Amino acid sequence: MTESQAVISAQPAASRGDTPSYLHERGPSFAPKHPLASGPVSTPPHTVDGFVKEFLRELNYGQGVPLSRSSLNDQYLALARTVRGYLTARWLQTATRRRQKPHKMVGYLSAEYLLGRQLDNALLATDLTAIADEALKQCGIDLDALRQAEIEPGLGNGGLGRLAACFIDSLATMDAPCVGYGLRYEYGIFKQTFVDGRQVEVPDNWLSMGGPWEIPHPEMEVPVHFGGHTERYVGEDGRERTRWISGWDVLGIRYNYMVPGYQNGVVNTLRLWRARATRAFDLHIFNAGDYAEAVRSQTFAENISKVLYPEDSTPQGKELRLQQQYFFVACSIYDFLKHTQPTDLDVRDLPERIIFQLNDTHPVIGIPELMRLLMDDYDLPFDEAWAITRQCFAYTCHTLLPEALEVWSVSLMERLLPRHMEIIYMINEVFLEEVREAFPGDELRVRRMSIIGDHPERSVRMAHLATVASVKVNGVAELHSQLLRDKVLSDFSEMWPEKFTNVTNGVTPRRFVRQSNPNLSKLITDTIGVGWVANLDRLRELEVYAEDEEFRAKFREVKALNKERITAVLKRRDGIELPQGHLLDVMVKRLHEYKRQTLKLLHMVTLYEGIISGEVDAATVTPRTVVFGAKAAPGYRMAKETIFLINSVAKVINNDPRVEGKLFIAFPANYNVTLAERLIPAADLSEQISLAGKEASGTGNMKFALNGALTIGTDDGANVEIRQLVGDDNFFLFGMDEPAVAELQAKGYQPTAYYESNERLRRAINLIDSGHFTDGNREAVSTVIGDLLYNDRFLVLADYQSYIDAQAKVEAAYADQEAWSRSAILNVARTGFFSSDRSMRDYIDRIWHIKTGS
Ligand code: 26W
Repeated sequence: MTESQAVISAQPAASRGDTPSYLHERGPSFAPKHPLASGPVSTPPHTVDGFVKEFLRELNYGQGVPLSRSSLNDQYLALARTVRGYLTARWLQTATRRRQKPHKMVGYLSAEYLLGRQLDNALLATDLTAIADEALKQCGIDLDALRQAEIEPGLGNGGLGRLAACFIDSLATMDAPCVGYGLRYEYGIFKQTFVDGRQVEVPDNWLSMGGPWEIPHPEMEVPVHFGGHTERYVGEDGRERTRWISGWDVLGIRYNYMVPGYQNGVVNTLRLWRARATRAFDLHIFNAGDYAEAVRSQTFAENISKVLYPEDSTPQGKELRLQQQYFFVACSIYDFLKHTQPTDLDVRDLPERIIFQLNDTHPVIGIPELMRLLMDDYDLPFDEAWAITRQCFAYTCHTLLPEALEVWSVSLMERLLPRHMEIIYMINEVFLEEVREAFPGDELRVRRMSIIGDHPERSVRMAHLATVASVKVNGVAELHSQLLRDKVLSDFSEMWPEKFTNVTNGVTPRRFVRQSNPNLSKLITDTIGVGWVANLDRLRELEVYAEDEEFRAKFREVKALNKERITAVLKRRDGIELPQGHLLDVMVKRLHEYKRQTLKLLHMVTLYEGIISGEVDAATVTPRTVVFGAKAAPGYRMAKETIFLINSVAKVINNDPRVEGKLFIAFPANYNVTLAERLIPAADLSEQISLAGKEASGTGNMKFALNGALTIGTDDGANVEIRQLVGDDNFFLFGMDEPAVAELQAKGYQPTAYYESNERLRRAINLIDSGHFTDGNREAVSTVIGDLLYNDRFLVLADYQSYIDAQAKVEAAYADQEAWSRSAILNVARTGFFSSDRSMRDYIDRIWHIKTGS
């Protein structure tokens, strides 16, 4: 080995001010004297008595209270810590085993993890539910009450964040070496409240009652640099090098969370970073005598991990957001290189050690960051660093909306991350040379593909950077991946066809069936055994029972019980009185125009208008309750107006005696993972009605099907695959497909034409427009109505009639309960494919090439 090769310098670079204190941790491992002191402690006994002891110990010594004087929160924290204790030994064992035989691992880089409540999941993973229940009973405590005391960590916006949580669950269950890296936001996704029907956001202070699931390591600080400038200098070997003199620094503090596999003794790690001010920084100002300024600068640094951006799909080029992205990725790569790897690591072997999976473009700044470390800290020349880097990343795209593709202005990049900007230019230069070689004379193509765009301002196209640097690029459902190849990234797929692949999303059956639907789980287990929880393909064995009358009756009983459960939840949580015996029709997802909540609303208004106008005999209408759940991004005007409209329509319909017992709309505020877990198992009908070609995949659609709801949906995202699997007879398809949409848009779409030619549609819109639902105030609905009639970007009016017809088919089908149950059972039996275990298997086989269970 030559000197310039791959040896971590003790003092990595001239650019670094402070030596990370945790480097000492890797010094000679010490030889403990006590026999118990070596190796992980053993798991506490899996008995009721053992559990009681551990629980009381946590309560007394951890919380410092006797049982008799403990609060609900004391009890919850003690229980959480007790269960965490059962996970810890397994966690240490997993880590030790992996250290002894190091293999290539996955670094899953995601700005969001929408975890949901932890307690039940941990109890299930350790098979402690029954023991904990009994142990708490003996202490006079109700486990269910403690479950409800947990505030869910909402560190994500929606689909993308929840997917990351499902994936790390599956990887632990498959014993795959993976660390999830992300941000420990102090405030997660806002809490939604309604004031006079309008959304009002309340901060989500999820840690206010304590964070029993996290293990902070304040001593392990990772330095992260921002701003400043770069300089050239000549190294001892005579080669020119670059150093980055940063303008300001922050420290990354590590918070570990355990990710338990399902009853397999494996516990993986989720590592989230919190920002803290450097001591040097505030000491300097402090000594200068300005105490207030010192504290302010501290706040400035700590702002980085303060709050999750609540925008889902419309990025605003906010500086703090770029700071967040760079912060967590820099911490994660540094942590991987300098903490999980041996000190004598040869960085040329990196591709055999790690694959960083980029969860959308949010962590893409990690690409120039790895380049920077390899070039400036490890002294590799550009070509060598680039060859290594290009093998260490893979990119998942989660969208098709052009406005959701992130770009960062060059001027912001130059100011915040000057060295990275230089490296991006270098990457772009060699990349565009490759393009010119592959397509000589095609300068238009070169411009289209460039990582740097010129309009409306010079900016870095993060999706291009990700695609260029990644081993593989994948979409999240068949249709989505095809559209990525053919439209969004077509130039790239022409150049590198083998780079593009699909991995259809999945959901964890542990949380979204076993935990959330205990009634169905019991029926399944009684029928085909327990194996399905970790092998969801086995649900196929239920198919024959669709023909079994007794089974169908039991299946309906399960649905009825789940409806009772959600009725109780909505009453307690929201004061909503759900009518009984209705078809339960559910649309839950972020509020976005492309998802078309307005279409669902137009359907309800149509049903209502039909009855009150006397056109339709109320006696012939299937009693139906629609449940909406949706948060709007705080700055998304149309989405917020739509929320107001839904609430307005709900208020009038729910109080109109003419439709009593027939139509009802429930819109519980603050839809989140916890509510999803209660709501989805109770649903009869799943609404997946996005405009074809817009929803990348959807994952809610999978959860509903697996819990025995039938889908009414467009040919979009994973709906396509759901329909293929369950069969046309067990799916209500409607609307234009993607080519039809493209054609209509090319032709020039005129929403008013549909309004004028369709009487029911016109009457529904007119009723809203008349102010009927807003106390005569027409102004209050004008934004939504005006948009529908004169803009309608997502072709709501064009798909209206097809949707109404499909809903009529739903009513007819629901009238035959035996046939409906048969279809619902087939939905459960045929959608095992949508387990996130299968998604992970696909990533492992097609992209990561890592070993499991070693
Ligand atoms: C503010 C910037 C921004 C841009 C895009 C924030 C978040 C995004 C995400 C890509 C949006 C998102 O969550 N996409 C969803 O990802 C799910 C998991 O793959 C898919 O199932 C959904 O269809 C897709 O909308």
